[in-house]
This record gives sequence, C-alpha cells and structure tokens, in this order.
Amino acid sequence: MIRIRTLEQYQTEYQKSVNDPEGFWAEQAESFRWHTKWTQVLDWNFRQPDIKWFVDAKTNITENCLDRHLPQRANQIAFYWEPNDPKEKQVEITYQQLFDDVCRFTNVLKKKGVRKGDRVCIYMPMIPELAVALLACARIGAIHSVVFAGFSANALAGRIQDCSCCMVLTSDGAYRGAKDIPVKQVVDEAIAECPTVKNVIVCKRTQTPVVMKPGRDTFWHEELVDVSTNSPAESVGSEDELFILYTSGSTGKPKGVVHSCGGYMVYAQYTFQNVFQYNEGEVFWCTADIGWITGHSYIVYGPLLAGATSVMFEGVPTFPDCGRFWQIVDKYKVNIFYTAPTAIRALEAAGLDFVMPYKLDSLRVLGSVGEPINVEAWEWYNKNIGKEKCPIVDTWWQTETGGILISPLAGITETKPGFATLPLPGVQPVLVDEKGQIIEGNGVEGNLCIRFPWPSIIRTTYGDHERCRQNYFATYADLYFTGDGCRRDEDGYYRITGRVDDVINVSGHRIGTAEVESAINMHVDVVESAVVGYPHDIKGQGIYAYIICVNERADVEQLRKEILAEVTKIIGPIAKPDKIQVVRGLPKTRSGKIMRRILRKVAEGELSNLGDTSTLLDPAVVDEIVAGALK
Ligand code: 7RM
Repeated sequence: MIRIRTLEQYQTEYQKSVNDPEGFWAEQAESFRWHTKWTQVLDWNFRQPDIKWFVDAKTNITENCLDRHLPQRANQIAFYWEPNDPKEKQVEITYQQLFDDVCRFTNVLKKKGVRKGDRVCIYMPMIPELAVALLACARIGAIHSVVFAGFSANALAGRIQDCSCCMVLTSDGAYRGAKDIPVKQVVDEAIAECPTVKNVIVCKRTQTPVVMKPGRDTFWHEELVDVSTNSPAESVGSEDELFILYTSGSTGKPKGVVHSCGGYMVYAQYTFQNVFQYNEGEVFWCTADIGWITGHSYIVYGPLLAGATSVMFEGVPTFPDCGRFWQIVDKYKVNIFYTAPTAIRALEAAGLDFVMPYKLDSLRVLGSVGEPINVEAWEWYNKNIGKEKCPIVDTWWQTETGGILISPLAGITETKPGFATLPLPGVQPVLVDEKGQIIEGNGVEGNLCIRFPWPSIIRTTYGDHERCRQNYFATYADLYFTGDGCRRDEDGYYRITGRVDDVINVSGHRIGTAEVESAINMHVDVVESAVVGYPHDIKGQGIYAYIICVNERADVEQLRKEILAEVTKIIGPIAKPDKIQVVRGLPKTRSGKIMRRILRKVAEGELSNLGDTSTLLDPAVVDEIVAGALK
C-alpha cells in the first residue's frame, strides 16, 4: 500500500487513481491477506446501484487487523484504554491479547449459535469489550450493528427489528462523566418487542444490579470460562456484508447503511495511513464513540489494519473537568489527535486554564470531523493545542462513505481554515446546480456529488435497496449525492457548507428533522410540529421546534418539559430540542407544504426580510410566529 509523502506524489497518485482506478486500487489491495484473489477489481453502475469491489475475492478483515501483525507486533500495544474516572486504572491491550480476546469471544458467539450472515446488535459503552465484540462478529462473518449507547429503548428496538438481530451484546451499566447509565435496563425494555433476539450477553462494567432472563441472558465473563483461543478466521466474500450502521436521513426512520468487507478494509487502512500520516511507534487518539462511523473506521478498523497504537477513551471531554482531553494527551504522549469541532468549541469556551497545566508537545497532527469547523475554532485549535506547529486535517466524510473522502494529507497538503481542501486519491467530487448540471471551474458553489465509486461506498440500505437508490443515486443521474452543499474556491479547495436537506448536525450528530417531529407529535397535546436547525455557538446547530397544540396550555414550561421527555424516550437525549415555540399555525403553501425557509430564518433570529410569503395560505401566521420568536 502506497504511503504518499509529498505533494507531487499526491498529484501523481491522484492522476493514477482517475486514469486507472482499477490498477490503482489493485495496487493498494496487494498487501492484505486474501484467501482468494479477485477476478475483477471493480464492477459497478450507479443506476441500480450495484457496486462490487474485488469481485469474488475472499478475506477476513480481522485476520488483517490481528493475525497479520502478530509476527512483528504481538507485544505492541493496540489500545490504551482510559476509563471514565481518571482515578481508575488504565488498561493496556497488546495485539496478542486483543487477538486472544477476539478469538475467545468468537468461540462464545459460535457456541450460542451465531453463524455467518447473522445480525448481532451491539449496545455497549466505550470499554475494550466493545472493540472485541465488533471484531469477533467480523471474524465469523456475522454482521454487526452497533447502536450508540445513548439511544433510547425505543430507538434501539427499531434498529434491532429492522435487521432482525439474533443477539444483543451489552453491559450492565455505563459510566459517562458523573452519570451512571442503566444500559441493561434499556436493552430489556427494547427487546420486549424484539422476538428475533434469542440471546443477550452482558458485560459487567458498573456492577449495577441487573435482571437476567433465564435461557436468554448470560454474563460475558461466565461465557468465557474454558473457552479456547483457537479460532481460525472465517473466509468471507469481499462483497459480503461487514456491518450495518443506522443513520438519519431527511425522511422517515433511520436507515441501515450497509458496508461490505473487502472495499471497506482497503479504504479504511489507506485513508488512515495517508490522511494522518501515521508513523511506526506513534500514538493515535480518535475521541469519537464506536457507536458512530468515525469510531468504526478510525478507532477500530483503520488503526488496527495499519498496526497502530491508539487510545480508547470511555468518558467525556468535560469530566472531571474541561482539561480531560489534554490530560489524556499528556498522559499517553498522543501524537495524532482526532476530534469534533463541537468539542473544540466547548473546550475553547472553558478557557485556557484547562489547557495550560498539560504538556501537549507530543502532538504532531490534529484532526477534525463531523461538521463544518468554523474559522475561529480552527484558529484556536491551531494556536492553543497545536502550538502552530501541527497540521490540521479537516476530514469530510459520511456514514455512507465509510472513510474520509476530502481532506488534507497531514503535513503535505497546505491547509486553509474551514476547508477540507482536496479529494483523496480515488475520489472524484463534482458540484452540481439545481438543474443537475455539473458546474465546472473554480470559485463556484453547488451540491456535492461524487461521480465514481471508491472502495468503501455504501452498498445498500438494509432491507430496502430502493431507498438507497432514491436517497443517494436518484437525485442526479449517475452521481452519488452527498446531501451537502459545497464551495470550490479559486485554488480548487473544497469547503463543505452544511446539509442541503432536512438533516441537522447537532454536536456532530446527524439528526433528521422528520424524526424529531414524529417524536414530538407523540405528545398527546401536540397536533403538528416543524423542526429546523439554527446556528448554535457550541453545538454547531441547535434544534428549534415549532409546535401546534390541541388545547392551549397555560403551563408552557411544563409542556416543554414533557416534550423533552417524549423526545428522550422516542430517540434519546441527543435529539432534545433546544427551543420550543408554541404557535397557532405553520407557514404552509396552498399545496400544504411547510415553508421551512421562513422557520429557519426566524430560528436564526432573522425576523425581517423573510422573503416572498405571497404563496402562503395564510400569511398572518408568519407575523404571529415572528412575534413569539424565542431568543
Ligand atoms: C463522519 C461523519 C455526515 C455529515 C456530512 C456533513 C457533516 C462531516 C465534515 C462535515 C463539514 C467536515 N459521518 N460533516 N465531516 N461537514 N466538514 N469535515 O460525521 O454520517 O455522522 O455525518 O456530517 O454534513 O454529510 S455522519
């Protein structure tokens, strides 16, 4: 696999990847262990879509993450695990130990009857067993579906049902900052409605008492008694499914994004090595949760494929205080640090007193992901964390892309605050106007599409291929549509401006406005609601909800509390609206469509210049909304 080292080399590699994509990716794929080689590198069309990489090849991603490294790295640390509470002891896991743990757990899964192709739901906090769980599934060819442990029982149930999981892997509880979360209880509530779940394996973390259902629930440590570490990796097809990860879209329920084994594997390692320019012996830390795609690709698969050493952190950036990230960087001498703009802004707001006590001189590269990074946060990160000597890689990508698509290569690509800069080799971005015409040249803006497949592109949405086609491949013929707006400046650099659909990005979490609306509408007093995003200093975007009630309620504060509880119950605390305005009507066109443009403007605090409202059924509702707008 090529490791790019200069800008000229980047340009040569980029050209190669466009002129001969198959030759280019075959070369990157050479260094992996394949049980059977491919008969064709790529077979694709974006119409159905039908995309296959490394056709007919067989491999196992865990053999490439683990077995392959043992001769040189058995005693090298794979993960430094840092607990939520800094007073608790850290755990160091070598490649050999991780291999043994994964093999043993693989045998537990087999004993429980899990087979290749079965779906296993993983609902766990950030503990080492979580990484083991993903890898053990992958080793037997079972498909993991990780659900972020902050989602509610209702949201978890929906995800388990959608892909008919046969098993749930979970923990008794979770520590998150000062909180103690009853994880197993959430699982119990969820699977009351999930008849496909035959087994639940519970890892003890908090020692919180749990109810164990006989015949269904067992403890992780008890399952491991007398289990062998002998577990050859299953041979799985390159296009066999590796995992499902649910993500929000502009309509309906979250969709199960499906990634397959071969292409995802090649791309995860390629991007990890090239974007972060990881060097032998360095310590990498991605602060994401494994419940999101960033954790899948850049805590678990990318770093392990590359034989890297990384930090896995259980807690939150603000516990026990806002210096925690910097304390951890200092403690493990982290060289490459990858986090989200929302965390940067929150820690910036906390003040430099939390940064000063720690030595950050091990840092060599800084990364950003999840949402547009504003210039101010970029400058603060650069100056106070990177001490103006660490390149910042602003990495743009999505759950659906599997890996980073547009990003500087650390220390190679000249950076510019707010810009994800240039596409990685193999990635062909185009900007498209309203009519679907490709906009050529520089100094232009449009909807961001990709015109050629890269190895870790989404293959389908679980159980509903048509939805995948509709969502990503039908808006513009023969293009993958990202849902993001984007500017290409005079230098050909890309700047992602944010979503152009009804998806909002709150603290780097993707939330569909439709999902929040349907949760709000579950409240008995609500007839209708409309949710929009608005600029928020820390979260990037906040959630603003307009609601219409059946009966006017005098106790608006109480009503708001009930709605927050409803949203927490249906989705989870991350989807709670920041502002709830009770209105008597919503601005609708004669055809009944809500004019969100107006609602967004009001939420932004723009109370005049609302544009053309003449097509509204009842323009008077706008005046009322403006009069009641929340600050
Ligand atoms: C990795 C991840 C995807 C959406 C995407 C964008 C936004 C992500 C950046 C960004 C500007 C970035 N997956 N986004 N990275 N916007 N600059 N560097 O976040 O599926 O959860 O979200 O996030 O809108 O479409 S995700």
